[in-house]
Formats: sequence, structure tokens, C-alpha cells
Amino acid sequence: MTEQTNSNDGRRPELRVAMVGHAFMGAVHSQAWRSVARFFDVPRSPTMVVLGGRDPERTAQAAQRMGWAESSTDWRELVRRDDVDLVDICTPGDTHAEIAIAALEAGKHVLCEKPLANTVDEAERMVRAAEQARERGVFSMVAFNYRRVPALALARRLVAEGRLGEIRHVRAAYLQDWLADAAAPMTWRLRREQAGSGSLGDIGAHIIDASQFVTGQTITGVSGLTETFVRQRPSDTAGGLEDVTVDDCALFTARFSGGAVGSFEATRYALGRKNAMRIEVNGSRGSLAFDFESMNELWFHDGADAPETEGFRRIVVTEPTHPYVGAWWPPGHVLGYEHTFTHELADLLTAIESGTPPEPSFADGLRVQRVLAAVERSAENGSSFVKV
Ligand code: SOE
Repeated sequence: MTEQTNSNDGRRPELRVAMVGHAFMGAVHSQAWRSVARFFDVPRSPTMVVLGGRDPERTAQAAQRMGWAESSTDWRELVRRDDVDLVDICTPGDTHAEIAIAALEAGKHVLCEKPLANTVDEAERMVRAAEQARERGVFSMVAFNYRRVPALALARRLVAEGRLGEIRHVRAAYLQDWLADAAAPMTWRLRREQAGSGSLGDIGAHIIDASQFVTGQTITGVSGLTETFVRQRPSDTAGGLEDVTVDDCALFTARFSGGAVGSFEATRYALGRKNAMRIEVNGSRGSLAFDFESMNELWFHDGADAPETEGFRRIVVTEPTHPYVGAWWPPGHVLGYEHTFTHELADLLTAIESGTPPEPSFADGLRVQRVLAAVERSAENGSSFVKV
């Protein structure tokens, strides 16, 4: 039995958590579960009860390393445990629907990594289960963590306050390069049956959600194209080569509900770009620009500035008045990727306790899923305009 890591300080009731999946997302979610009650005044302290995985030994080692009291290779048993209140799903997309629906039906709150599912049908079933569970006081959230980057939360605030005026352009790109080497082996992310799609669903989902979060508008139609540059890769399970069955990059234009237009790019072949999640918004009174590789900065152009001094100003988003930052360090002592997940859990725990449906909801996740499907439909039909 691992020394149970929990932030239960005895002052607050606990929230008993189970997590399924212990790769990159499992590791960063574990960091957030360990830290959230130590930095945020959340109503309940997480107790990290059990970690689920497929391989007994590797899952036990991961539980030890990440601070989970137990490990299990039976997620169906895990979601039914009486000593679990919330299930955190950090597995590949082909398992999201079955795990989330089982957990919700067992009366457990659910946090599910993005994208919500691999298909619109799966996402619709998850939304139905979430809506039924909510009537029983059981809540759910999809983990679009970039909403909890202080700079993007500030961007949303500035748009909502009218500082940009009428929104006209959204320009978003999510650029990585970890698959640019054709010799890199297959991974589950390159198999449609496991991942649903490639760059489009993996990282395109983030900029779709972020653009809607910042602007407060929804995407109503798209025209898109996709490409697969490397069509076969060395198998990661057997010898020989295996077909890649998803996109390597996706580009699309979009129309928004409030009249704005957008351009989007998602690729894991932008050599030199490591995690450049970028968004620029142009309005009638001002503009915003953000690049996750400089995640503590937001560039703001105020159209009301006098011509001799106008221009984009660099806001260092580390003031205590900025979203989330006050819980951490003094101004200028910047935050990182993992902090966004702690922010996500702080909002989730607070929403559950107050009986307020957490955001982004599974319905928000379904909205992203519909955009993903529309881009693929458009790409299959000569990039014709497809309504979402
Ligand atoms: C892709 O490599 C990935 O791990 C995404 O799956 C995550 O959602 C993103 O935050 C970082 O990059």
C-alpha cells in the first residue's frame, strides 16, 4: 500500500479520486491533484485513492511515483468503488465514452481529457449520460486546460468587457514538431480507431475550444483540408511498417456565430515549434495575441491609443488581479503548463461543491466534436463549406 498522497489537511472534507491512465496526461493530472488544495481554497481536499491502468506492474510503479494509494487493472471495478467520488479519465480517446458513461451511471463525478470522444455519436451518448447524472447531483467536465491559462482567461475577460469591440478575425494555430521525423515509430495517436483523428482532434480541438472560449462565439461552419505526410511508420507493436490512418495536419477556415471569421492550423510537423498554441483576435477597437510558448504574456493593442504611441503592448500576466495567479507567486514569477491543470481542478472542485455545472461541460466538448467532424467532412468533399 503506497503512502497515500493526499492534500487532506483535516480541515476540509475529502473528495476521493480515481484516475484511469498514467501516461503524459496522467502524470500532469496527478501533479494537479497533489497541488490543488495546497494552493487554492477549495471546499474539499482530494484523496488520491486509486490509479487504473492496463499493465499491473507498470500501473503499480506509476501509482507509487505519482502519489496514488493503490493501483488497479480493472477500470470497471474502479468506477464502482464506494470509496471513489470522482473518476479522472486520462486514456486514449477510444475509451472515453465507455469509462465516462459507466462512471456517471455509478454516481461518480467525471473529468475527461480532450477531445471528449472519437466521434460525434460517442460524444452525444456521453452528453446524455452527463445530463441524466446532473439531475442526481453528479457533475462532469472536459479537460480543455488552455482555458485556465491566466493569459487566455484574461483575454476572455477583455473581450467580454468590450475592449476589442466587435470581433472580426480569429487566427489560431497549434504547432508542434514531435512527428516531423518520418522514422518515428507508430503511436496510438496515429491510429484512427484509437485516436479518432490526428492533429485535428489532438491539438486542433484545443484551438477550436480556445477560440470559442475567448470570443464567446461558436463556430457555425467550416471549410477544411487535411494531409498525411508520412503514410507508413515502423510499427510500435510488431515488426515492419504500419499504415498511418489519421491526418498529420489540418487547416480550416471558419465562420462564427457573432459574424467573425477564422483561420485555423493544427500540425505536429512544424519543425522547431514545440508547443506553439497561438491565437490572435482582431476586433473593431482592439486586438489580442497569445503564444503558449510565452504563456505568461498577452499582447494587447488598444485602438484608442494615440497614433504616436499606439502598438501592441506586452502584458505580463502575473499580477494578483489576473485570473488564478494570486494563488501562486509574486508578480513576474511565471507559471507553467502544469499550473493550468491545477486551475482546472480548482474550478472543478468549487463548481461541484456549489452545485454549479463545471465548464467546459460535456456539451461544450460535443460542440468541439461537431466542428472536428465538419472539418473532416469538408476535407472529404473538396474543402466545401460545411455547417456545424
Ligand atoms: C499532443 O502531443 C499533446 O500532448 C496534446 O495531446 C495535449 O492536449 C497538449 O496539451 C500537449 O500536446
